[in-house]
Amino acid sequence: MNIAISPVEELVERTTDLDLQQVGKKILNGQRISFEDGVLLFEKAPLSFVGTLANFVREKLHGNKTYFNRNFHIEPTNICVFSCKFCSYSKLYAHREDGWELSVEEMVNIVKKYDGQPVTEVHIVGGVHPKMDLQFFAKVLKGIKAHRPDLHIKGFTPVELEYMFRKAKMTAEEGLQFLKDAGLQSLPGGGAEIFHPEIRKQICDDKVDAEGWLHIHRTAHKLGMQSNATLLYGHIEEFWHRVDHMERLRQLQDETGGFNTFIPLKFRNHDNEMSHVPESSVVEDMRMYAISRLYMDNFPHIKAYWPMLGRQNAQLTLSFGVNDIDGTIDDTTKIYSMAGSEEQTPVMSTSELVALIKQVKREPVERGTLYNEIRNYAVEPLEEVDPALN
Ligand code: V47
Ligand code: SF4
Repeated sequence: MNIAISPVEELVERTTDLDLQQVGKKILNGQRISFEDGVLLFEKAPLSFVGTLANFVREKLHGNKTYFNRNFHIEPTNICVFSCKFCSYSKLYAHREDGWELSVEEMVNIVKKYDGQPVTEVHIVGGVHPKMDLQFFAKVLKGIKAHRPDLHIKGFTPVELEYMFRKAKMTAEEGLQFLKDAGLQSLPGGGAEIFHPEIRKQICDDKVDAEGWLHIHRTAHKLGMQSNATLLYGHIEEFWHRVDHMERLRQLQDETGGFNTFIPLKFRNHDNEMSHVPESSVVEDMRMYAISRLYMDNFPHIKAYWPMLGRQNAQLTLSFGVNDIDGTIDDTTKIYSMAGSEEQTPVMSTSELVALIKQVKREPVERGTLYNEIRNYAVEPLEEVDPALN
């Protein structure tokens, strides 16, 4: 008698490379894959192999649910004391005339523009301006909370935080507690780039190192604030540097459980000091997302950030392990348009996001920042929703 096996089991059984087959079996059995397994997948696995397995894991964890939120960004400044080679955004020395610096009032006014609109999150991130210190940002946070207490404030990378805390002569714990008391609720995943010093030295030598980045997230988790993590891929790193980066994050997650989402960020090469480095192919992008899903077994969510990938490629990632597609954004970020993304004015209405997800037969679910479900659009379709919310 034939015992039916699923297509994913069949794929693993039929794989002629026995090393890959072993890794595939671990994943099917819910076992953790090792550092060496991760490198092997990057070096040898075709997209069909990692993609099918990543989709299997994604569906086991989330079924067809695909999360998004309604958010906007505030970028306080693009003036930055650091000089990351991949950055198309910072304008401290060259083109200072293109620089901006917002006042507390201007930032609160951005929030006021959303009065009456059902946005749930503001994401604050920018350059590191020597005059914008801890006290300044505490005023921003308090001003936002005074105007709109229910808006979740996700803000600041360890790059910005380490600089603010150093200048204020505070430890990470003191500084984070101070900002938390002023209204900060969670941390975004930026500033991680590639942790390994061999690469970090070449692309962003002067900003916070891996230990500093991890220390700030560990401390935030200890204080009850959740966070995300990113990895900047597809430039001068080798595959094992990506796995080393993911391994450090996986270990911290084992320790604290405070991470929500892992976000691989595709390097874009427009108008920066690494413009000679070619960008990764779409196939390599999908392999990156799929292997992230397989390696980051203790991260609940894998996110594709559509303003950077482009909406069609972001849609494609939903078949390769991704279960979150970020938010409506509302054209409030300049980081990726300046780095050459095809999304020059990143804005998607809720109905566009829902349609994008439905088109690939997934279930659109609007979430809050911490993944509380706000509305499942498969259960409550758009037509029945108040048109003002679309
Ligand atoms: O840390 C800068 C990256 C990050 C380029 O946590 C570039 O929900 C590609 O982290 N090519 C900031 N990437 C953005 C970020 C983020 C975005 C969306 C959601 C969340 C979240 C976090 O942007 C930086 C850096 O890694 N970046 N320049 C570039 N040329
Ligand atoms: Fe500054 Fe961030 Fe650009 Fe680096 S990536 S130069 S820290 S704005």
